[in-house]
Amino acid sequence: MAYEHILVESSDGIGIVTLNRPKVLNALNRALMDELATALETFDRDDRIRCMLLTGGDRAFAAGADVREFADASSIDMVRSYRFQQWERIRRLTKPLVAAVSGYALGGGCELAMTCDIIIASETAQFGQPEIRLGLIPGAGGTQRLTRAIGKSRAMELILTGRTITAQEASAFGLVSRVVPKELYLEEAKRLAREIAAMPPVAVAMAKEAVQQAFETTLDGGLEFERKCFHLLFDSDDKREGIRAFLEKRPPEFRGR
Ligand code: CO8
Repeated sequence: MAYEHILVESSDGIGIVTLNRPKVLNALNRALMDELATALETFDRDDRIRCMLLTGGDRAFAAGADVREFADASSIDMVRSYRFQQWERIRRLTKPLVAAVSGYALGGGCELAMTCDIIIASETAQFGQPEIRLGLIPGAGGTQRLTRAIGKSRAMELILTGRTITAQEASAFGLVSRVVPKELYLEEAKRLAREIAAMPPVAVAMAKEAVQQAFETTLDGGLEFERKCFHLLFDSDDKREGIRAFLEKRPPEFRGR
Protein backbone atom coordinates (compact mmCIF):
# COMPACT_ATOMS: atom_id res chain seq x y z
CA MET A 1 0.00 0.00 0.00
CA ALA A 2 1.28 3.50 -0.86
CA TYR A 3 1.57 5.96 2.00
CA GLU A 4 2.11 9.70 1.79
CA HIS A 5 3.20 10.63 5.31
CA ILE A 6 5.03 7.55 6.56
CA LEU A 7 7.69 5.11 5.32
CA VAL A 8 7.18 1.41 5.86
CA GLU A 9 9.72 -1.41 5.65
CA SER A 10 10.31 -4.82 7.16
CA SER A 11 13.28 -7.09 7.76
CA ASP A 12 14.29 -9.89 10.14
CA GLY A 13 10.75 -10.21 11.51
CA ILE A 14 10.50 -6.51 12.37
CA GLY A 15 8.00 -4.08 10.85
CA ILE A 16 9.37 -0.54 10.83
CA VAL A 17 7.30 2.63 10.40
CA THR A 18 9.04 5.99 10.03
CA LEU A 19 7.02 9.20 10.42
CA ASN A 20 7.84 11.28 7.37
CA ARG A 21 6.68 14.91 7.47
CA PRO A 22 10.12 16.39 8.21
CA LYS A 23 9.24 19.94 7.11
CA VAL A 24 6.75 20.23 9.98
CA LEU A 25 8.77 18.12 12.43
CA ASN A 26 6.45 15.15 11.84
CA ALA A 27 3.39 17.01 13.11
CA LEU A 28 0.66 14.41 13.47
CA ASN A 29 -2.18 15.35 11.15
CA ARG A 30 -5.20 13.12 10.71
CA ALA A 31 -4.00 11.65 7.43
CA LEU A 32 -0.67 10.63 8.99
CA MET A 33 -2.38 9.07 12.01
CA ASP A 34 -4.71 7.14 9.74
CA GLU A 35 -1.80 5.80 7.69
CA LEU A 36 0.13 4.98 10.87
CA ALA A 37 -2.74 2.99 12.39
CA THR A 38 -3.30 1.15 9.11
CA ALA A 39 0.40 0.29 8.64
CA LEU A 40 0.79 -0.95 12.20
CA GLU A 41 -2.40 -3.02 12.02
CA THR A 42 -1.15 -4.57 8.79
CA PHE A 43 2.09 -5.59 10.52
CA ASP A 44 0.10 -6.81 13.52
CA ARG A 45 -1.80 -9.25 11.29
CA ASP A 46 1.27 -10.42 9.36
CA ASP A 47 2.66 -13.72 10.71
CA ARG A 48 6.14 -12.88 9.40
CA ILE A 49 6.32 -9.80 11.66
CA ARG A 50 6.99 -10.44 15.34
CA CYS A 51 7.86 -6.99 16.65
CA MET A 52 7.21 -3.45 15.39
CA LEU A 53 9.30 -0.32 15.56
CA LEU A 54 8.13 3.28 15.26
CA THR A 55 10.54 6.12 14.65
CA GLY A 56 10.68 9.64 13.23
CA GLY A 57 13.63 11.72 12.09
CA ASP A 58 16.83 12.70 13.88
CA ARG A 59 15.49 16.22 14.55
CA ALA A 60 11.99 15.21 15.60
CA PHE A 61 10.15 12.05 16.50
CA ALA A 62 7.02 14.23 16.35
CA ALA A 63 6.45 17.82 17.55
CA GLY A 64 2.81 17.12 18.39
CA ALA A 65 -0.56 17.15 16.74
CA ASP A 66 -0.65 19.35 13.65
CA VAL A 67 -1.80 22.59 15.24
CA ARG A 68 -2.88 23.92 11.84
CA GLU A 69 -5.76 21.44 12.01
CA PHE A 70 -6.73 22.88 15.40
CA ALA A 71 -6.59 26.59 14.56
CA ASP A 72 -10.22 27.03 13.49
CA ALA A 73 -11.74 23.86 14.89
CA SER A 74 -14.65 24.00 17.32
CA SER A 75 -15.43 21.46 20.04
CA ILE A 76 -18.03 19.85 17.81
CA ASP A 77 -15.60 19.72 14.87
CA MET A 78 -13.17 17.87 17.12
CA VAL A 79 -15.80 15.42 18.37
CA ARG A 80 -17.01 14.79 14.82
CA SER A 81 -13.50 14.21 13.47
CA TYR A 82 -13.27 10.89 15.40
CA ARG A 83 -9.51 11.31 15.43
CA PHE A 84 -9.02 9.32 18.60
CA GLN A 85 -10.21 6.17 16.87
CA GLN A 86 -6.80 6.08 15.20
CA TRP A 87 -5.08 6.25 18.57
CA GLU A 88 -7.32 3.45 19.90
CA ARG A 89 -6.32 1.27 16.96
CA ILE A 90 -2.66 1.72 17.91
CA ARG A 91 -3.41 1.04 21.56
CA ARG A 92 -5.08 -2.26 20.65
CA LEU A 93 -2.10 -3.73 18.74
CA THR A 94 -1.15 -7.17 20.02
CA LYS A 95 2.53 -7.27 19.01
CA PRO A 96 5.18 -5.24 20.84
CA LEU A 97 5.83 -1.75 19.53
CA VAL A 98 9.22 -0.16 20.25
CA ALA A 99 9.61 3.62 19.86
CA ALA A 100 13.00 4.96 18.74
CA VAL A 101 12.89 8.64 19.68
CA SER A 102 15.31 11.34 18.60
CA GLY A 103 14.79 15.11 18.92
CA TYR A 104 11.37 16.50 19.77
CA ALA A 105 8.68 14.25 21.22
CA LEU A 106 6.20 16.91 22.24
CA GLY A 107 2.47 16.97 22.88
CA GLY A 108 0.90 14.25 20.72
CA GLY A 109 4.46 13.15 19.84
CA CYS A 110 5.20 12.41 23.49
CA GLU A 111 1.80 10.73 23.78
CA LEU A 112 2.50 8.62 20.72
CA ALA A 113 5.84 7.48 22.17
CA MET A 114 4.06 6.63 25.42
CA THR A 115 1.45 4.61 23.51
CA CYS A 116 4.33 2.37 22.39
CA ASP A 117 5.50 -0.41 24.71
CA ILE A 118 9.17 0.53 25.10
CA ILE A 119 10.92 3.84 24.42
CA ILE A 120 14.57 3.94 23.35
CA ALA A 121 15.78 7.54 23.35
CA SER A 122 18.63 9.23 21.58
CA GLU A 123 20.65 11.51 23.87
CA THR A 124 19.15 14.39 21.83
CA ALA A 125 15.53 13.46 22.62
CA GLN A 126 13.29 15.99 24.34
CA PHE A 127 9.95 15.06 25.86
CA GLY A 128 7.16 17.34 26.97
CA GLN A 129 3.47 18.17 26.98
CA PRO A 130 3.42 21.84 25.91
CA GLU A 131 -0.34 21.95 25.18
CA ILE A 132 -0.99 24.23 28.16
CA ARG A 133 0.88 26.99 26.33
CA LEU A 134 -1.68 26.73 23.52
CA GLY A 135 -4.62 26.93 25.90
CA LEU A 136 -5.13 23.17 25.69
CA ILE A 137 -4.28 20.07 27.67
CA PRO A 138 -2.92 16.73 26.45
CA GLY A 139 -5.67 14.86 24.59
CA ALA A 140 -4.20 11.52 23.56
CA GLY A 141 -3.47 10.09 26.98
CA GLY A 142 -0.75 12.43 28.27
CA THR A 143 -2.40 13.21 31.61
CA GLN A 144 -2.85 9.49 32.26
CA ARG A 145 0.22 7.82 30.78
CA LEU A 146 2.76 10.44 31.83
CA THR A 147 1.40 10.38 35.38
CA ARG A 148 1.59 6.60 35.51
CA ALA A 149 5.12 6.66 34.04
CA ILE A 150 6.76 9.38 36.13
CA GLY A 151 4.43 10.04 39.08
CA LYS A 152 1.98 12.78 39.98
CA SER A 153 4.29 15.58 41.08
CA ARG A 154 6.57 15.42 38.04
CA ALA A 155 3.66 14.95 35.62
CA MET A 156 1.83 17.91 37.14
CA GLU A 157 4.93 20.07 36.81
CA LEU A 158 5.44 19.16 33.15
CA ILE A 159 1.78 19.36 32.15
CA LEU A 160 1.04 22.59 34.05
CA THR A 161 4.12 24.44 32.76
CA GLY A 162 4.71 22.77 29.41
CA ARG A 163 8.38 22.32 30.34
CA THR A 164 10.40 20.00 28.15
CA ILE A 165 12.74 17.40 29.68
CA THR A 166 15.94 15.95 28.27
CA ALA A 167 16.48 12.30 27.48
CA GLN A 168 18.61 11.99 30.61
CA GLU A 169 15.80 13.39 32.79
CA ALA A 170 13.29 11.15 31.01
CA SER A 171 15.50 8.19 31.83
CA ALA A 172 15.93 9.21 35.48
CA PHE A 173 12.12 9.64 35.69
CA GLY A 174 11.52 6.15 34.22
CA LEU A 175 9.79 7.42 31.07
CA VAL A 176 12.28 5.74 28.73
CA SER A 177 14.08 2.47 29.16
CA ARG A 178 17.42 3.56 27.71
CA VAL A 179 19.33 6.60 26.42
CA VAL A 180 21.69 5.91 23.53
CA PRO A 181 24.25 8.08 21.65
CA LYS A 182 22.56 9.87 18.76
CA GLU A 183 24.29 7.83 16.03
CA LEU A 184 23.12 4.59 17.62
CA TYR A 185 19.54 5.08 18.81
CA LEU A 186 17.87 3.55 15.77
CA GLU A 187 20.31 0.66 15.56
CA GLU A 188 19.83 -0.04 19.27
CA ALA A 189 16.03 0.02 18.91
CA LYS A 190 16.28 -2.37 15.94
CA ARG A 191 18.58 -4.66 17.94
CA LEU A 192 16.03 -4.73 20.74
CA ALA A 193 13.15 -5.35 18.29
CA ARG A 194 15.10 -8.24 16.73
CA GLU A 195 15.74 -9.69 20.18
CA ILE A 196 12.00 -9.59 20.98
CA ALA A 197 11.20 -10.96 17.49
CA ALA A 198 13.29 -14.05 18.30
CA MET A 199 11.11 -14.84 21.35
CA PRO A 200 8.05 -17.13 21.19
CA PRO A 201 5.28 -14.95 19.68
CA VAL A 202 2.30 -16.30 21.66
CA ALA A 203 4.10 -15.80 24.97
CA VAL A 204 5.24 -12.34 23.84
CA ALA A 205 1.65 -11.31 23.02
CA MET A 206 0.41 -12.60 26.38
CA ALA A 207 3.26 -10.96 28.27
CA LYS A 208 2.41 -7.64 26.61
CA GLU A 209 -1.27 -7.99 27.46
CA ALA A 210 -0.51 -8.96 31.05
CA VAL A 211 1.84 -6.00 31.60
CA GLN A 212 -0.81 -3.69 30.13
CA GLN A 213 -3.28 -5.05 32.66
CA ALA A 214 -1.09 -3.56 35.40
CA PHE A 215 -2.35 -0.17 34.22
CA GLU A 216 -5.97 -1.21 33.88
CA THR A 217 -6.96 -3.20 36.92
CA THR A 218 -6.50 -4.01 40.60
CA LEU A 219 -3.59 -6.15 41.80
CA ASP A 220 -6.03 -8.98 42.42
CA GLY A 221 -7.47 -8.75 38.91
CA GLY A 222 -4.02 -8.41 37.36
CA LEU A 223 -2.66 -11.44 39.17
CA GLU A 224 -5.69 -13.46 38.10
CA PHE A 225 -5.19 -12.34 34.49
CA GLU A 226 -1.48 -13.22 34.60
CA ARG A 227 -2.25 -16.69 36.00
CA LYS A 228 -4.80 -17.41 33.25
CA CYS A 229 -2.27 -16.43 30.58
CA PHE A 230 0.42 -18.51 32.30
CA HIS A 231 -1.84 -21.59 32.36
CA LEU A 232 -2.92 -21.07 28.75
CA LEU A 233 0.67 -21.05 27.53
CA PHE A 234 1.14 -24.62 28.77
CA ASP A 235 -0.83 -25.75 25.71
CA SER A 236 1.41 -23.93 23.22
CA ASP A 237 3.89 -25.73 20.95
CA ASP A 238 6.36 -22.94 21.70
CA LYS A 239 6.36 -23.77 25.42
CA ARG A 240 7.00 -27.45 24.63
CA GLU A 241 9.77 -26.48 22.19
CA GLY A 242 11.28 -23.90 24.57
CA ILE A 243 11.62 -26.31 27.47
CA ARG A 244 12.71 -29.26 25.28
CA ALA A 245 15.38 -27.11 23.58
CA PHE A 246 16.62 -25.93 26.98
CA LEU A 247 16.92 -29.51 28.26
CA GLU A 248 18.56 -30.67 25.02
CA LYS A 249 20.98 -27.73 25.17
CA ARG A 250 20.11 -26.41 21.69
CA PRO A 251 18.57 -23.16 20.42
CA PRO A 252 14.73 -23.26 20.28
CA GLU A 253 12.74 -22.92 17.07
CA PHE A 254 9.59 -21.00 17.90
CA ARG A 255 6.68 -21.15 15.47
CA GLY A 256 4.10 -18.96 17.14
CA ARG A 257 1.76 -21.89 17.84
N1 CO8 B 1 2.01 21.42 14.23
C1 CO8 B 1 2.19 21.97 13.00
N2 CO8 B 1 3.37 22.43 12.55
C2 CO8 B 1 4.43 22.35 13.39
C3 CO8 B 1 4.33 21.79 14.67
C4 CO8 B 1 3.04 21.30 15.09
N3 CO8 B 1 2.83 20.73 16.29
N4 CO8 B 1 5.54 21.84 15.26
C5 CO8 B 1 6.37 22.41 14.38
N5 CO8 B 1 5.70 22.70 13.24
C6 CO8 B 1 6.24 23.36 12.03
C7 CO8 B 1 6.48 24.83 12.21
O1 CO8 B 1 5.29 25.55 12.04
C8 CO8 B 1 7.51 25.10 11.16
O2 CO8 B 1 6.86 25.20 9.91
P1 CO8 B 1 7.23 26.44 8.90
O3 CO8 B 1 8.67 26.17 8.54
O4 CO8 B 1 6.27 26.24 7.77
O5 CO8 B 1 7.03 27.67 9.70
C9 CO8 B 1 8.34 23.83 11.13
O6 CO8 B 1 7.52 22.83 11.75
C10 CO8 B 1 9.62 23.91 11.94
O7 CO8 B 1 9.28 24.37 13.24
P2 CO8 B 1 10.00 25.62 13.95
O8 CO8 B 1 10.44 26.62 12.92
O9 CO8 B 1 9.10 26.09 15.03
O10 CO8 B 1 11.30 24.88 14.53
P3 CO8 B 1 12.12 25.28 15.84
O11 CO8 B 1 13.34 24.43 15.81
O12 CO8 B 1 12.30 26.77 15.91
O13 CO8 B 1 11.18 24.86 17.07
C11 CO8 B 1 9.74 23.38 18.29
C12 CO8 B 1 10.90 23.49 17.28
C13 CO8 B 1 10.21 23.87 19.66
C14 CO8 B 1 9.36 21.91 18.36
C15 CO8 B 1 8.55 24.23 17.81
O14 CO8 B 1 8.27 23.92 16.46
C16 CO8 B 1 7.29 24.01 18.59
O15 CO8 B 1 7.15 24.52 19.69
N6 CO8 B 1 6.32 23.26 18.00
C17 CO8 B 1 5.00 23.07 18.60
C18 CO8 B 1 5.09 22.09 19.75
C19 CO8 B 1 3.71 21.94 20.36
O16 CO8 B 1 3.13 22.87 20.87
N7 CO8 B 1 3.20 20.70 20.33
C20 CO8 B 1 1.90 20.39 20.89
C21 CO8 B 1 0.84 20.53 19.86
S1 CO8 B 1 -0.79 20.25 20.49
C22 CO8 B 1 -0.85 18.56 20.68
O17 CO8 B 1 0.04 17.85 20.38
C23 CO8 B 1 -2.13 18.03 21.25
C24 CO8 B 1 -2.15 16.51 21.15
C25 CO8 B 1 -3.55 16.06 21.25
C26 CO8 B 1 -3.73 14.62 20.84
C27 CO8 B 1 -3.74 14.38 19.39
C28 CO8 B 1 -5.09 14.56 18.80
C29 CO8 B 1 -5.07 14.35 17.35
